Amino acid sequence: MENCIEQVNSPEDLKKLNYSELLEYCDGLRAFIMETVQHTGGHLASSLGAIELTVALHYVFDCPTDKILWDVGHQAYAHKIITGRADRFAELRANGGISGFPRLTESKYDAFTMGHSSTSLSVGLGYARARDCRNENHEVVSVIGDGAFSGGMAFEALNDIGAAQTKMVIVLNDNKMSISKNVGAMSQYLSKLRLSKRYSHLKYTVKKGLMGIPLFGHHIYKALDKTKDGLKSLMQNNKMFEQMGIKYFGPIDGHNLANLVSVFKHVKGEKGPVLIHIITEKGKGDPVAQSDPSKFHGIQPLGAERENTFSSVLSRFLCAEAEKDESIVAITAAMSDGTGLTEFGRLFPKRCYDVGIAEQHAVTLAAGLAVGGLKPYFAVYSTFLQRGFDQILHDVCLNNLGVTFVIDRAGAVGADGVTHQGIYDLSYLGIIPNLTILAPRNGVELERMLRWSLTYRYPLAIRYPKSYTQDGECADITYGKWEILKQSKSKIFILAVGGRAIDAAMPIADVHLVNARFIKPLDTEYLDSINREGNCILTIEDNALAGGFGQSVLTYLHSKGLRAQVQAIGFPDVFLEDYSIEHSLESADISTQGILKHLKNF
Ligand SMILES: Cc1ncc(C[n+]2csc(CCOP(=O)(O)OP(=O)(O)O)c2C)c(N)n1
Repeated sequence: MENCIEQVNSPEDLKKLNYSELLEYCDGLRAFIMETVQHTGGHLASSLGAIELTVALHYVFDCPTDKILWDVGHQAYAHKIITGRADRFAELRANGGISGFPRLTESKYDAFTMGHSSTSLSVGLGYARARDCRNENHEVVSVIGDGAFSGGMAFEALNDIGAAQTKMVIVLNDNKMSISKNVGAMSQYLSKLRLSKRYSHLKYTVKKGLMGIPLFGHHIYKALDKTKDGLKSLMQNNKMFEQMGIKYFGPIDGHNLANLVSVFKHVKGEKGPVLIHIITEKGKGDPVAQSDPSKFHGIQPLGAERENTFSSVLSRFLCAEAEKDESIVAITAAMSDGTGLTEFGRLFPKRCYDVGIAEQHAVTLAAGLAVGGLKPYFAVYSTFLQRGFDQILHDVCLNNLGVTFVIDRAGAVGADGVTHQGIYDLSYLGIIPNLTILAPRNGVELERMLRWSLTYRYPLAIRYPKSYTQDGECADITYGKWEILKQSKSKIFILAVGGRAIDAAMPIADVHLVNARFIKPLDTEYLDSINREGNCILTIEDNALAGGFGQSVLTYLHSKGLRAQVQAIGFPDVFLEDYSIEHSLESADISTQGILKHLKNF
């Protein structure tokens, strides 16, 4: 198996394999990915489901001249291995290693940097239009999952693609799953297509095309002709896509290499946009992952420690309170497991809305629910809420509505890397009027904040990382007031946001340590009291310095006439290319050593 992985270091190597060697190679890829990912952690189930698809694409298309765009990019492990990164695969998602997603800067075969969902069709159309303008002739293939297909950007791009009528291939990889079971009317429509088997006059064209594929043609023809559905099932006139001007092929067994190669070969001759609907199984080849694909969507490395997660606090709180208060409703954008809404959804299915990968819609839906008299909680990862900025500003905050954003995975996120860092929320939320922003330091404090949110009727954001170290007592929440954790006779005041900053500052003796739990509004009374000659103020946050907490403290103090000395610790103005939370925090001086270093500068 190792040998067969070593044999292929580029798509050219792959093209030299015959049919049975390719099948063997698919098995080898599967075993190699399973073996490696249990040590590195990563997106196992999605990548296992896309093995034949990836092999067929690289067999038929000519990368890097042809462009393959992997939506989200979490399914692209086989692509990485085929395109010369097998020897670095053990360093997946590790510093000095390779990214878990395609990166423009990592390989000439990665046609775009991916990570956030539903971008592949827009980028693909961009590539296609650029090709046309430059009189070039390469192919563009966008591979998108049925989950990512639920995202608004995908719909917007389809609208444009249908009108543009330029040549591009969309492969819709339908496994009925997003991270959890896929939702929505489009997903239901795809299910109907899966069941329908209509015949198309295109049969003959394909059949003829197949026989011309070297090393392969005979097998494909046999494979297709053997089954009753055979070629007939490969294509049909599909109303919705066809009427949008996009030729539809499918549904096709996405684990049947012969079928895939034949259809990809065929569509290379098409002049306009085509959509190939393939059916795959998430986790294919690993019985454990196959039986619970949600759990194996993304896995931790073997031996990873169990953590105290904020999401479990949210889950317990919402489930208990919703029992008493019927106005409480919750929203997730396809992330119910990660954000802690699964149990709530099970107990209150009519009050839990999984909207698909549609953060923008989720925010404005929350606005509608609030104006309609309910109390919505939108649980979302910091990085994905970036999608909903305008909706937060224009729909929730301008109308001053009682929506609570519970923002998970804030701060440095580690292994998912640069595309998923949650270090911008304090900056992009901090500029929005009417929005109150809180950060808890542990589970007890999150529970207090959530309890407080029940009485608060205006826009509210509570941001936290995945986990916290330990619980302890905390003071009650009073609007706009910070919590004093340590007092001393010294003139040093450390204002720390969230558990990570507080944990780093806690061991430092002889300082004032403040839990700056309200990031917006600031505790201006406290700031006024410490803004004196000779005092030194150090702010710490696991957020970008630009537009963050430290900057708003400084802006406030300047407006009052700055007398104290101020320094700020946070992430500098560069993208955070780091796969370890600990290392990210250390490199930004969000550590005891880092704080001591800054204190020496006063
Ligand atoms: C904007 C955005 N929201 C949420 C996510 C988290 N996410 C990553 S993969 C995924 C599900 C994708 O499902 P699908 O496209 O069907 O691919 P599959 O894993 O099933 O192959 C989600 C919700 C994301 N990457 N981007």
